[in-house]
Amino acid sequence: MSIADTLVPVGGPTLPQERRLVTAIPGPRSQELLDRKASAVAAGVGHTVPIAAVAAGGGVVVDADGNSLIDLGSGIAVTTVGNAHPKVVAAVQEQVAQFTHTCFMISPYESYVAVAEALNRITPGDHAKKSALFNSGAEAVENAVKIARKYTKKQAVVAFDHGYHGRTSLTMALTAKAMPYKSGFGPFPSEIYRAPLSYPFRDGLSGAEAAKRAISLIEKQVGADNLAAVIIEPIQGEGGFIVPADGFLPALVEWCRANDVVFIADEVQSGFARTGSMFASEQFGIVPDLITTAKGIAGGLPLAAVTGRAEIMDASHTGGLGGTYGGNPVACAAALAAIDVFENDGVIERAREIGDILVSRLTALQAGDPRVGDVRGRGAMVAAEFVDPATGEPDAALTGAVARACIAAGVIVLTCGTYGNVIRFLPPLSMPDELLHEGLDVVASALAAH
Ligand code: PLZ
Repeated sequence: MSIADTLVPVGGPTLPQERRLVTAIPGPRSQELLDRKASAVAAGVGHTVPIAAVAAGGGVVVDADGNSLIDLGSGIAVTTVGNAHPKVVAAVQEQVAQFTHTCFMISPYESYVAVAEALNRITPGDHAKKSALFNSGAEAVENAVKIARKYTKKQAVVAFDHGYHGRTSLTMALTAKAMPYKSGFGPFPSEIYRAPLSYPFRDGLSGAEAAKRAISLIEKQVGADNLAAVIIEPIQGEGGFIVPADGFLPALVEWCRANDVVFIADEVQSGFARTGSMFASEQFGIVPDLITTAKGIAGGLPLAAVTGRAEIMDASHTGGLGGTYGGNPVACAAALAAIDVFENDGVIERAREIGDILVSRLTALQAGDPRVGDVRGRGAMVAAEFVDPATGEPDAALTGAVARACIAAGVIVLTCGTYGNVIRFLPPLSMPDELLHEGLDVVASALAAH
């Protein structure tokens, strides 16, 4: 079965693959839910698209008023195989009727072990690997740091400018951006340091030069003797889909190897076929010591993992890692189905096809509009950075206005970037070509109108 045959959720309503607006966004039913949200849900939990979602599949999200929106965000890079993918739905239905929970730390079950085996097999490198499962990307990152500290018997951790690793206490400290992620939520854990990234559009440095700058700072301000781990997103997500210059990541990995420092690739956003390879690390020819995954892993069910060198993963005493729900059987069943789709249904090739469409359409836009300063990404993880053409300064106001106009016209787009001036494109890979083109037409008209 090809992913193109799986556009419609099994057993669910047939979802026409179309953009359809029958009310303004939000329509009255959506507005009713948003009013209830405002009085019942904590104000800190925001939303980007003002709708009440009732169904999703293929390339669309349908709201309670009957509007059908083109989805260029996949719920932040989660529904890569498509929302409610039939294989995921079937696996979940079967498992949920069998048992919903035993706690893997109490009574182990097969699907958790099978997910670990699959991750050990499909992550980069042919060394002996082990995995541990958790519930969210942030939890995976926290545990990768714990494991690296235990293994190296060192404490410091280096993260990078523009990095995003989560919203829990430790991962907030690793995350770069104060607003909205950190402001007022301190104090933050100690022994976290920040190094400069390679950001070719803004720093003009080669990969080697950017790596030298970062390594020099690490050596002078932290010291390899104190450093347990370097954590980096091979392609940054929330930070702006920043693709480092060639050579930057390999130089960091080499330095880590030479200095007994664990290199952690945070592939929570870039993993699982998104970039046109199973993991973004492969795009740069690097083999991380540890890799954190979540989001796309289970087709929308909450699951996350740390996978890496067996000797590092085994450093913790028994009982040091885990959690009540980590590797929940329903989420594991979903992950096994999603991984089957990633490996056997042409998803990686589809990511490249979608990426080619995204890049050709966005570079055409850039050629006619100097406010599109940069178009970058790999596979179906592509972004456009908007600037003031006179100064090159980030233009967050334009970016926000274009994104809001797209949503009002029935196209879900997400912004990102330290300066809030990047629109990222992360369509589900079950997106039909025509719908992707229509979505990009809407983006182009929104830009032209501002
Ligand atoms: N590491 C690289 O992208 C999650 C969250 C955005 P969780 N990014 C989207 C938001 O506003 O909360 C992410 C990521 C990278 C870690 C995480 C954290 O993953 O599953 O959200 O905990």
